[in-house]
Amino acid sequence: MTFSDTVENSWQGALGYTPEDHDVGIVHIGAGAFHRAHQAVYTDDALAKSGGDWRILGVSLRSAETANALNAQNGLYNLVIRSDQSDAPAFRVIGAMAGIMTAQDGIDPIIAAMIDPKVRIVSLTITEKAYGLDRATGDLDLSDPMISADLRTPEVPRSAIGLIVRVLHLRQQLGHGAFTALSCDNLPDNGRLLRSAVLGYAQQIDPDLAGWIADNARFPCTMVDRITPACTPELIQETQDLTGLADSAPIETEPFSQWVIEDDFGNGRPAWDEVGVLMVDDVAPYENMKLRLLNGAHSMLAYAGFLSGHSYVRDVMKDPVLSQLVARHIKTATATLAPLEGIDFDAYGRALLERFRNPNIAHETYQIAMDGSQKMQQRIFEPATKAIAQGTDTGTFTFATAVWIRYLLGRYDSGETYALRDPREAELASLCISCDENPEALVAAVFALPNLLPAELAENSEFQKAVQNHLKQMLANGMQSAIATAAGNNNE
Ligand code: CS2
Repeated sequence: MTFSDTVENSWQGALGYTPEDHDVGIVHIGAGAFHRAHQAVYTDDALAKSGGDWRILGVSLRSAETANALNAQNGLYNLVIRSDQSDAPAFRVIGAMAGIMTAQDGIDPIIAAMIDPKVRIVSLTITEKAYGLDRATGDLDLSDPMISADLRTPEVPRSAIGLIVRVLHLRQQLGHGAFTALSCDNLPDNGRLLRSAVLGYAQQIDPDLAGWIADNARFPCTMVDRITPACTPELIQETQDLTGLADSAPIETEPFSQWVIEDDFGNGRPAWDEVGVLMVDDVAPYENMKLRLLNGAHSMLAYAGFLSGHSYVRDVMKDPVLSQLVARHIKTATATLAPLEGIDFDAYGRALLERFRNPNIAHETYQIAMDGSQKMQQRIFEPATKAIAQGTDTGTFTFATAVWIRYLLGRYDSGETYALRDPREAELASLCISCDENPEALVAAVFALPNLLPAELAENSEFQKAVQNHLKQMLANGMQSAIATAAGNNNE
């Protein structure tokens, strides 16, 4: 029996609503694991509770793998929730997704679907690098290879930014109105950055179009949170064994989930506020909390853990010295936040440690280590700059910066190598070679790279020196010894 037959025959009731009764109102670009464990679940809840034509049509600009699996199941899939309280996961079928279109089948059908006026929201999880931004200025980087290629053939976009602008251009010409573009990526002020990228790109095509978008489209900021490992063959097998469903696109995640959104939608939205989404006027304080505490600690522990031979976050947390460093990181990063009414940062930090420890979630350190050149700014460099300005401890930030630079060498202490998996990989790797692994030279060269550190941090010689000292230790005595020293050195 196929997955969708089974669901249609006996599981439909478990959904609490009939998916086909609801038309598509959202197109989501980047319909990967995280989207399906987060925004699709809130939308599923909102459809069940309050109805509306808000099903989601996914768009995948890269791989067709999830699309093929999901489309064969009428968009239905299992959400597998793993708590730290029980080894037995909970299963739930999600009906919010109408299917996924892929660029491999041609961009025109995707554009045709997106110009339909019934599409009122275009949401995105495309990862930090796909915004094509110069992070120092927040403006579109016209030299970004994806962006410059799309600007040469704007009718056949390959990037998310190019696609959005192409669709908005056609909607303007057809009188179909604009939509709300909802960034769900881990970037501070993600809505404003998306707006800046879209307007910067549109400006290159037609200044009138840029003006029309600025007047008509909305770009609310969001904070999204749910720890979601990538799908594995083991998960597919386990889902089949425990549910009897041949589901080739299940997704596993933790029980915790949070979504904070600036309530600025031009043409309606699902009743997300009725299913646990926090609608606020200003997302920035929530986003800073999440990026600096959760994601900052994640990056630090991912590099330190990966280089110490730990494959999963839960194993890093079992290492007493590393888990002490994680707790210190969260505490130090908390000191960089302005108070936020209704939020107890200490309780949030304690809950984070529990989430990282969840023994039933196999979240790879290598997955988190990916794309560091796009993540370090908001996770480490920004709170470090803040800590320096207010005169609080920076020890964990210098250590996190050093351990990321250590990771850039592409080899463990043993000499065994790994791929960096970073969009700036070639540039970073050649820097490591030209510095011949000299820690002082390498740190100085990384600090001098464009579009990476904020100028005030790059020019701070004390910060640089501390990073150099950590890296020197790591290279001279190995990771284990450098980690032990860092853990004993709270006020460095
Ligand atoms: C992680 C995030 O991969 C990463 O860089 O830090 O994906 C993290 O798991 C999510 O932001 C949790 O909400």
